Amino acid sequence: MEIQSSSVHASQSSGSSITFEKHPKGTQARVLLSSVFGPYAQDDEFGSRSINPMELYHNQVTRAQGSFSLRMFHRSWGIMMIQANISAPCTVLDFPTRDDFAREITRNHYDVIGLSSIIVNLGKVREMCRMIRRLSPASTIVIGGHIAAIPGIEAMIEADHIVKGEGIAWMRRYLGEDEGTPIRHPAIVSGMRTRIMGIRLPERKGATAATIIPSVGCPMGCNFCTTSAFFGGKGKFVNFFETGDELFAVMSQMEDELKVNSFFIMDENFLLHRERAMRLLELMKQGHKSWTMSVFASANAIRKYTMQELVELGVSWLWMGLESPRAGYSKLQGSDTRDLTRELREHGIRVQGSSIIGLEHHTPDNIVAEIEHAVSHDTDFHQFMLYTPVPGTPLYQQISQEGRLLNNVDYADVHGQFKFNFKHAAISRDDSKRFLDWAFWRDFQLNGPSLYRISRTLLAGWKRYKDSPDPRVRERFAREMHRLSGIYGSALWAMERQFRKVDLRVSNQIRELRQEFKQESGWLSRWLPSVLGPILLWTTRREEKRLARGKTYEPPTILERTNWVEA
Ligand code: B12
Ligand code: SF4
Repeated sequence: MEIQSSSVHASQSSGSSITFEKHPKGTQARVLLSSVFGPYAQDDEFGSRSINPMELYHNQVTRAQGSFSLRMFHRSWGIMMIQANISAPCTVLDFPTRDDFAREITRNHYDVIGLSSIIVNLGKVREMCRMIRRLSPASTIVIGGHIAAIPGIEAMIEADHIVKGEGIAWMRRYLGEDEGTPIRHPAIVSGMRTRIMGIRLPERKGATAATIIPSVGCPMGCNFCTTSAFFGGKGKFVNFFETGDELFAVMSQMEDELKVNSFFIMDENFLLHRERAMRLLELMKQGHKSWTMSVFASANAIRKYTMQELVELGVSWLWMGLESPRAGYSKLQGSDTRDLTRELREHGIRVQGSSIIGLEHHTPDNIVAEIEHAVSHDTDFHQFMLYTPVPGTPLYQQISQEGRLLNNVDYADVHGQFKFNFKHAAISRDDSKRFLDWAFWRDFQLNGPSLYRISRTLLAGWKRYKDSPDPRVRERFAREMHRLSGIYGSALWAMERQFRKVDLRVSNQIRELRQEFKQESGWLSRWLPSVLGPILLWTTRREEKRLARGKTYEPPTILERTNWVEA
């Protein structure tokens, strides 16, 4: 391996022909890995945007649902994965404020400071590099994550290494470790500080799913897809756990460590790898594992399984792209997605649909019908995103070559929840936002709060499988029903009343479901809504007032050290 001077150079995560600088201290180097600083849900000079909070649901899924919006935070899993797979003394600093970050790099000496960022947070990375050069000038700055795909990034920030693609192998190589060592999966609790209807849910050990990351990238290579492009594009992806056996071992370990039986599988197209999934199912059956799984999958991948297989695998939440039937994406081929989503829900599988607003064929005349089509799927959750050429993707290259990119758009605004960053053939920039906002509103108006929809899907699954001959399946639905029926019943009680003035039709639907829940629940869960329901109604109304006053939520700052020795 050739040692290079300290000039900035983009590094690929694979390929031995590339010249590569190794850190002189090797595994003795002290490493800090940090996410970008907050607060996030506000407009500021560094690129925070109130419309772009550090929340999954409230950012891009339930943002129009007011106090019924699901609020929660997710850790920065990329840097957690890197930390778990290096033997150097390492600190992960997640969601720091600027002051936290300054304090950490001043109080401790770090040989290497790695910053993880996506494209929208370029302004923050620029500022953090500036802070490092001033407060810790001897540190080597390494930048990783999707930000590395910005063309000309080397000249925009002051960093020593910019890492494109997979970072564990890169960091291991940089520290002189064996990059072929099997991946160690850190124990990750999938979400934190969950909040809905104005209350924060208690965080009991084992109550929140564990995140499992089997791979990064997706071989389908849809032209707009940044995760696929970043890890190699069409036909490529990076597997951390190749086989069902490896995956089973990791999940069993997390089951022990975190006391969980539910898993959030962070793999862009988990079901595409059928052999791995079916082997996992075989092992789950052998080990009598009644696990619950939340997965991402494309429609054509889902179609490779029978409903029975999905239910036996424990799939209880499925995120799928619906796009438009006229867009011609191969992942949808041969699928009537409306039938598919209905069938999934009838089997107790919560569906999160994802639709793109502003595809090339959209016009002001047809887009309303396309949104109505998307909303008619009546999925439990629905994500809407603007069609967005993001640096690094084939779409970006194409739109750029066609001279249609808008040059004056700040990267902080290129996140798909604001306005187009390119010239669309038929829809103006301002209208792109109007249509996007309308899609969220229409989904909420027609289908009601997602909390109502997920309770409906759970009940459908329970009714269908409460007497299933497979004890693992029976146990899974019984567990969820036992844990949630009283809570859902209470939430439905409050929702029904809250919607009476807003939309009587939705309120009546909620009442019907509440009554069905009552019939299926034990005495405690039947009784709970009369006590908890009024409390939830009160907290919901209080939350509505808070939100109207501009209340926002921020993730907590978290600091974790491994292999640590004080300097
Ligand atoms: C969890 C997640 C979030 C969490 C954020 C968690 C956090 N702490 O940052 C939430 C839900 C809040 C979120 C929000 C947003 N997200 Co997001 N998110 C994801 C998601 C689903 C998983 C990320 C993940 O952990 N992947 C698994 C890990 C292992 O992969 P990784 O992070 O890429 O890390 C690897 C490499 O990138 C690299 N690496 C990463 N960091 C570093 C650091 C160093 C030093 C090195 C060397 C290497 C390195 O090594 C890692 C291991 O291989 C991805 C999709 C995906 N499948 O990745 C989208 C994704 C990252 N998000 C994206 C977007 C657009 C957003 C939003 C703008 C959403 C929006 N408006 O719709 C907001 C931005 C919020 C904000 N203010 O910053 C895009 C990024 C696009 C881009 N090109 O920049 C992605 C790729 C989704 C997509 N396909 O569009 N997101
Ligand atoms: S199927 Fe989904 S994850 Fe895969 S490339 Fe297409 S959009 Fe990306």
